[in-house]
Amino acid sequence: MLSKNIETALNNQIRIEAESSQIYLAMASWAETHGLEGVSKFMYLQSDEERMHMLKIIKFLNERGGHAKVTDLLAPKTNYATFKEMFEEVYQHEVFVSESINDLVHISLTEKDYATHNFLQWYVAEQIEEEAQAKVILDKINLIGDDKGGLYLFDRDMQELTQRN
Ligand code: OFO
Repeated sequence: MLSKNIETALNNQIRIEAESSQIYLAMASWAETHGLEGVSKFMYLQSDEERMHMLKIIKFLNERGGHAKVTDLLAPKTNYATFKEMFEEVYQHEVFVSESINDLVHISLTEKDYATHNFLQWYVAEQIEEEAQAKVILDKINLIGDDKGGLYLFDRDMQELTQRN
């Protein structure tokens, strides 16, 4: 059985994952209207992944006797000045999500809720990967700057990344 504290914290994470999904969906749509098909595909996939992260917590919370709440969400930003700005925000957002997962892990330990602690390990591992991936992409785009030829090649790389994932 879950404590109220853990239930509230998991519901908060459900909202964060749902908002992540919306943020990446808005980025996918923006990229699609700005000619970078590979980037757009990649962000659509990221959005799907975040929705999967959200669903996983919903299932866990309900199975443990809590009630997962589906709530309203903050509206995502719909426009970016540059792709660089967009990927900076992806990276910052993943850092923020990692911090929030770490807080959750901390709460589960103080509450001695080892089932939730165990469940969260998947998210800890996932965040290491997502943060690292966002950083690699950001480093690349920082190298390219606004060079059109560079962006074209970068987009092809992103397309390949979506085929590998
Ligand atoms: Fe990339 O955030 Fe979910 O966990």
